[in-house]
Amino acid sequence: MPSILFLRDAIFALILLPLMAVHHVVATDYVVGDDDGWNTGTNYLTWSEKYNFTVGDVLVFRYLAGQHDVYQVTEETYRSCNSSSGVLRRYASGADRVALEEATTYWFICNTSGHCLGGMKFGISVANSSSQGGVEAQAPAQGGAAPRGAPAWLLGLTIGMWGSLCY
Ligand SMILES: *[C@@H]1O[C@H](CO)[C@@H](O)[C@H](O)[C@H]1NC(C)=O
Ligand SMILES: *[C@@H]1O[C@H](CO)[C@@H](O)[C@H](O)[C@H]1NC(C)=O
Ligand SMILES: *[C@@H]1O[C@H](CO)[C@@H](O)[C@H](O)[C@H]1NC(C)=O
Ligand SMILES: *[C@@H]1O[C@H](CO)[C@@H](O)[C@H](O)[C@H]1NC(C)=O
Ligand SMILES: [Cu+2]
Repeated sequence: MPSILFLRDAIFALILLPLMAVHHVVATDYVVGDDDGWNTGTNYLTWSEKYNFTVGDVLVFRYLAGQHDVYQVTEETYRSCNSSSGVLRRYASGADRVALEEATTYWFICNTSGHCLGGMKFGISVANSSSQGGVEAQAPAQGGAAPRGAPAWLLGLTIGMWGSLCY
């Protein structure tokens, strides 16, 4: 029944839009490498291009402590992989949380011998939270799955409300 389907989508949009706007100011944790974590054999350039990072977000590095580490470095050191200078911060716990506090470009390498040259390195630019305010305020795709990052309870709530309105 088209009219009911239309109603569903309209309700979906009405409920979701304000919540998406709220969601956007909430900090997000990003696990570096997603399920692969921080290791050799993952393309971190590809990973770094998957997301838009905003001030307040957190990078989580997961790896076996002792096998890898995390250095936040200057762009020059990122390019040369020579950590004799240009190291800003070091992490080595295996479950490091790096808060992205500034709207700037962050550069990371692994300092285990050979790993940076092998590709355990990436840079991300972090945007001011206000500068992206409008970007996500778009209607969700037709028939859409939950937008990336929308919490599961939100999807549940939305489906629950469709149910009570449509059936
Ligand atoms: C990141 O931002 C760009 C430019 O605003 C946009 O085209 C792209 O879809 C965004 N990517 C994600 C994953 O949100
Ligand atoms: C790294 O840089 C330092 C200081 O510039 C230099 O002495 C050293 O030879 C460099 N190491 C490598 C492996 O290039
Ligand atoms: C981000 O916002 C702060 C404060 O609102 C401002 O001082 C800074 O210049 C902005 N940075 C960028 C890169 O837009
Ligand atoms: C970082 O790596 C370099 C080159 O492998 C090594 O000489 C240096 O000791 C390492 N730094 C630390 C703190 O382990
Ligand atoms: Cu490593």
